[in-house]
Amino acid sequence: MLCALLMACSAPPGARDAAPEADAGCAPGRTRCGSQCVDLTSNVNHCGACSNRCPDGPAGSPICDNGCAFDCVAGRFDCDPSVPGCEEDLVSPSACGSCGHVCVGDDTCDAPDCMGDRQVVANSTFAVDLANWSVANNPVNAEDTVSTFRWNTNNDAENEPSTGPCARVLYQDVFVRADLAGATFSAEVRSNNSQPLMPDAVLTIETKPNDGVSDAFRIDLVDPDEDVFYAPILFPLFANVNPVGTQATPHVVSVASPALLEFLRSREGTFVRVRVAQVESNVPWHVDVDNVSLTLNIVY
Ligand SMILES: [Ca+2]
Ligand SMILES: [Ca+2]
Repeated sequence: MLCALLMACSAPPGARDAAPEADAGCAPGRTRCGSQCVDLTSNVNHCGACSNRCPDGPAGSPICDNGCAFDCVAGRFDCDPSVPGCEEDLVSPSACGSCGHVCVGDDTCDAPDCMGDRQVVANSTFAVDLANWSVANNPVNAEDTVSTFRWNTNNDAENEPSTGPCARVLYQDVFVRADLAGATFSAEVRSNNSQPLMPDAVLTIETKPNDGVSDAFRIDLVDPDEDVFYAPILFPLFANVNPVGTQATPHVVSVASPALLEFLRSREGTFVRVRVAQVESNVPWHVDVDNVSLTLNIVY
């Protein structure tokens, strides 16, 4: 008897979990919009509120899925609700591979990756000065202990005329980022040496390094934490033996080998030093360099 009374007084099973009271005459979860009972979470004509029709847009059909959205045709995607329809194909720089993956600047989309080139050498053309570059003369074994590289009015970097054997460098430290897909080094060189140079005998930048008479012009990648003259050559980029180039027609250096990429990848996240060096030990000769470029192809 008591048990029957309790059952009669208690609420029906599940009543506390039921949806909020539905509109008059509509099933739970439905809302009355005019003469219809609709589900505001899924009805494209009454999405979120009565008579809120989801707008049409290109490349898809409007749907209501807890708010207006689009059922896009194959290959099209609705990345931006403020742009009508399915505006992206995910192979464009504006959305490369996924919504929100935007390629920077002039970078291209090779979905799902953005790709681009970054020239990491600053003031590579020596347009007005040697800004961003450092110059130094190694006095060891040198008779001319002051001559360095300088900017000239041809907008190149050249060796200052020397008064005796000397060793000099022009260098810049560049950061190697961690998303490399390729790398190219290039430069223009003019070297008017009347005698053959001996770059293989000049692995450190001082005059008479082997107690001999060795001249050299060479461009290398070295460790910026090492002494700029004596740093071991980590990656040789250029060294000539015979004269090369003229003012009108410079010798063009271009290095884009897998070995260069492999080397740079071994230095990812650190700096490397681009070092241009001349050892002038005997007969004076002139060398200049222009358009020194290290370009990293990046993928992200
Ligand atoms: Ca859209
Ligand atoms: Ca120049």
